[in-house]
Parts: sequence; C-alpha cells; structure tokens
Amino acid sequence: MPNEAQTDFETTASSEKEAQLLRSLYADFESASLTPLWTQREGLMPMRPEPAAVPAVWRWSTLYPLAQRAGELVPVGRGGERRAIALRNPAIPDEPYATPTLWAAIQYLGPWEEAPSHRHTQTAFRFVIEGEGVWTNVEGDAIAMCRGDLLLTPSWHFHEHHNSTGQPMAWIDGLDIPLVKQLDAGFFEFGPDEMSTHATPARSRNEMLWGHPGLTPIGARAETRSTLAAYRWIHTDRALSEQLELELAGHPVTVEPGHAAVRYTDPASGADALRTIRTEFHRLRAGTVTRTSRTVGSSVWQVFDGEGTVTLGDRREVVTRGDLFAVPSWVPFTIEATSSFDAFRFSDEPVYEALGLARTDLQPRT
Ligand code: 1HN
Repeated sequence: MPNEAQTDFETTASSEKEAQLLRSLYADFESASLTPLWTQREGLMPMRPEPAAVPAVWRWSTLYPLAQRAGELVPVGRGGERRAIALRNPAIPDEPYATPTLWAAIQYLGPWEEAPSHRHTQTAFRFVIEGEGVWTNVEGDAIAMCRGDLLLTPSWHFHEHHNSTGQPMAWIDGLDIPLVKQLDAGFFEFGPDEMSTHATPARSRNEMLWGHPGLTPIGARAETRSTLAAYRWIHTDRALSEQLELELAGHPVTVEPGHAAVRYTDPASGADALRTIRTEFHRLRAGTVTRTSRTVGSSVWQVFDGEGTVTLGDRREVVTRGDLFAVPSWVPFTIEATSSFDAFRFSDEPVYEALGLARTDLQPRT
C-alpha cells in the first residue's frame, strides 16, 4: 500500500514529466522487490518501542475450569504432546503468544496421566500455583512439582511429565517460543514412547548435587552452569520473609520500601537460571505501592497469593491468586498491594541484556 511519502511526489514534483519519472521509479522499485527507506522510516525506527502486544489479564477462575474441561474431553499423548492451553495476547493476531517473545500456558494432567518425552531448542519452565503429584523427568531425573516451586527445562533437554496420583494437577508453563520462532532457531525431537522413569523421589538428583546454598560440588566444578532444575518454595518463601524482616530491623535490603524480591539464578554462574528467560518472585507488604517503571522487553506475572491492583498503561485491574497478566515493552507499570501480595514474574530481559538493548525507566515517587 503506498504511503504518503510515496504518493506525495505527484504533488511535489515540479513538472508532470518529473512526476511521471518518479512514478516509474517507484514501480521499478516494486517489481525489483525493493523498498526505499524514506517511505518506511517511522515503522522501522519508531521513536520508542511500539509493541504489538497490549496489556492483558487472564483470570485463574476462567483458566482452571477450562483446563479441567479439556482434561475430561481431550486426551494427552504422542503428537499433541501436552495438554497446554496458551494465553493469547488479544492484540497479536493468529498467534498463541502472551507477548511478542513469551509463551505462557496452563497445563493440565489428569490422574495417572503421562505427557511423553521430547526435546526442543525452546527453553521452558513450570511454575506451580496449586496442587502436587506430578513429577517432571528432565533428562531422566524425576523432579517433584509442588505449590510455589519453579522447575526448569533448559533448551534441548529431554523432558516428560507423569502424574503419579489419583488427583489432577495444573501448572503454568513459560517458554521462549515466539522468540525462537522469530530467530528461526527451532528444533524438535521426539523421545522414546515409554517414560524414562516412574520414580517419585522427594529430592531429585540435580537438587542433591546443587541444592545447597553457597556450596559448589567440587567434582562438578568444571561446568560453567549447574544442572539445578528445582527451586523450592520453602527457600523462596524464607528468602522473601527474611528480606522484609531485615528491612523492619532497619537494613535497606529490599527493592524499595515494602517490596522484597528474588531472582532465580544458576548457582554455578550466578546468571539467570535460564539463558533466555528471567524468573523472579516478588513479595509486597500490604499497602505497598511500587514506583511506576517501564522496561524494554515484556513480562508475564502470576499472582501467587493475596490481592492487588495493577496499573498497565491506561488499564487498571484488580488481580488475585492465580491470575496472570502480561506487561508489554515500555508500558508504565505499577502494583498496589491490597493485602500482603506474592507474585511470580518471568521476562525476556536476559536476551535484551545480552544484546545491549536493556533499558528501564523508573519514575520518581510523587
Ligand atoms: C512443551 O514441551 C511443554 O514440556 C509445555 O510441558 C508447553 C508448548 C509448546 C511446545 C512445547 C512441556 C509447550 C511445549
């Protein structure tokens, strides 16, 4: 579709002859598959990010019953691989993406069900909002999934899930599917049809090796990243409550007054637990209002406990346990904690940092 710059020439051309020459120049650009920058600059180089995504909210009270119905009607198995239902940003047409870089889904596994083994270059994690009884086997290491736990599936690791109880279980999956698609870096491979193990250990091998604060196993010292794949709620919860306790005792250790936060990191490198996805947990004291911030890149939050009001650009929403929301790039964002407020957050920031594109703007308190 010709834009103004392209059609303007007919009026700006100094003669009919020049107008004709310009018309034929643009026609020749078109047939040679060429586009002159001066007709496209604003779309290609906006003054600031113009994300395709809009702020979006998904309610747990909507998600869970739908996942439950899918559990009754839709089998899980080879081919489809997972009973995962993606959170689709209403402004991204035809793609099941929460943001332009992040995939988020609710996954549901019924009593005794299994989700078969495969691997892909997309990076994944699971975060558990409620329930238990599923073990995710990552490269044959069986990892229990319980409320508040973060479980990692790094790129190109074989993984499968098995529900070893008579109760259904649902959780949240986060992946970098849209990013990897845009980068044309996706590979996928099916694993064996049989589960690698039906073991249900309380502690996985990766935790036995790496799950000890400040203690690096010397036998594994040559590795640049650990194999730690389970971050347990008991540790997250204690870290946050002790930050707030220290703050009360006069130590300025929180992100801002009344706002404690932790980032899940790899114990060997200190870097983000996953290479392309940042994972964090935030706890706000009742009554805390965060400073308004905007960040390049997008994030998805899930309320773990409590209630708050989030402001996402012009949109204000009350969110409560299990609700998810997407924060697009450079949208001003604030949380007001109505009660004590716990939330899990994931974002694409490691990618922006690696590329020198990270930028955050924190507005002063008014
Ligand atoms: C996948 O492998 C999982 O392993 C979840 O649980 C969601 C979405 C698209 C492609 C692969 C999983 C997925 C996925």
